[in-house]
Amino acid sequence: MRTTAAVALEAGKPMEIMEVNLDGPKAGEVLVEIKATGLCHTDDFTLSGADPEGAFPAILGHEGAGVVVEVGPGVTSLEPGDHVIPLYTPECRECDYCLNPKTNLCQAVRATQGQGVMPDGTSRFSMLDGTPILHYMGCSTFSNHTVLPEIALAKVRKDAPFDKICYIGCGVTTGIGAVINTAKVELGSRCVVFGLGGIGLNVIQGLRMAGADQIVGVDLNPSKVEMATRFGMTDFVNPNDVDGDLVGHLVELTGGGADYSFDATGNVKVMRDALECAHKGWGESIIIGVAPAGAEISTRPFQLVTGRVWKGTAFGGARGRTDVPKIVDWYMQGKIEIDPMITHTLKLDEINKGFEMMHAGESIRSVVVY
Ligand code: NAD
Ligand code: AHE
Ligand code: ZN
Repeated sequence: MRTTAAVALEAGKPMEIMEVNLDGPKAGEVLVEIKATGLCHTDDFTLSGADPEGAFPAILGHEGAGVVVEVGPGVTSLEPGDHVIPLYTPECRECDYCLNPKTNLCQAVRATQGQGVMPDGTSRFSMLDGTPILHYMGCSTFSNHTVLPEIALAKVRKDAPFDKICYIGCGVTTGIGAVINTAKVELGSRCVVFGLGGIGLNVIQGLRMAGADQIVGVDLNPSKVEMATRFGMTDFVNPNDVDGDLVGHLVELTGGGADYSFDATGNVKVMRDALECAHKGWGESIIIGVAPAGAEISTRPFQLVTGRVWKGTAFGGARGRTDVPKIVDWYMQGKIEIDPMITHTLKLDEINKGFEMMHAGESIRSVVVY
């Protein structure tokens, strides 16, 4: 079939909207009509050329929701008409990783996914002249139709709005999951969140759900304060307004250091501050942000010797086929909020404008509706 997609032809250039060829689903695969997709900072990171796995031409996008159109041979858990959320972290329920309760990082298709191809080593997308186009994070939600492995689709209830629940495909689950699954934040905790964007706000929302007493938000952009406060931030710190040492300021503000801190910026200097503002003896710092190729984190080992813990989280530690339908239920039951964070709704041909607004700090989440 033919479908319309925003194609990233090369790093650092705006995407181009074009008709592309899409081959049908092979064994174990599913054809999905994407109804809506969020724009995550990680898409921008890959488009910029900073992603060591970034390869072009590719169809980016990994925060979508849609409807099953056709299933390939052997697919048993989905049928046409099912509503689904694509999973860049799939859940095969069979690999060593899925069978280990300590991780959500299913490895069943990770190698081919990182190369931008389906598990059989080929792409389903191509230009009209036949040139192959790569998949991205196994999802490629910047295409109106896409093909995914069955294990990379969470089946969700049919009454949930696509233009909101697409955000559960990355940002919502990552932020809330970092609190609940990775940090396992306890009632009464004092916490610091660096970066009040599409991920950091969901960390804040997760901290409020977990019953944190203090939620300090740190961002260079003061326009984020209103939204962060609405979601539960109790204190705001703009590093530009701090005289002297930011870490010392945060340690004092939290009465000795954070029980839990979170980096949602992707900046390795911020990651160091996040670790070092954690409480001596027990503070844990969770890295969520994705740093550019070649970037490295550093701190004095003494910071760890004296009891601080550095952790990371991908997709908030969530097992997608199991957890994502539950998070959609939370949204529908009003346990979590999504709508205010979706500040802009765009058409596909406005997608580059969406990334410009992200760069300018004008949006929280932009969502493209097909
Ligand atoms: P975003 O652009 O919406 O938000 C980033 C925020 O960080 C902005 O508010 C910005 O003002 C702030 N910021 C930037 N530099 C800062 C600094 N030095 N100090 C304080 N604040 C600063 O991005 P997002 O969509 O929220 O994504 C955040 C990060 O999380 C990105 O690196 C993204 O790639 C990553 N991410 C990781 C996962 C995962 O599974 N680990 C999932 C999604 C996104
Ligand atoms: N490809 C990059 C790393 C990108 C990365 O860390 N991706 C996160 C999800 S970000 C979603 O917005 C992730 O889940 N990583 C785990 C994985 O297996 O990809 C690089 O540095 O090579
Ligand atoms: Zn993302």
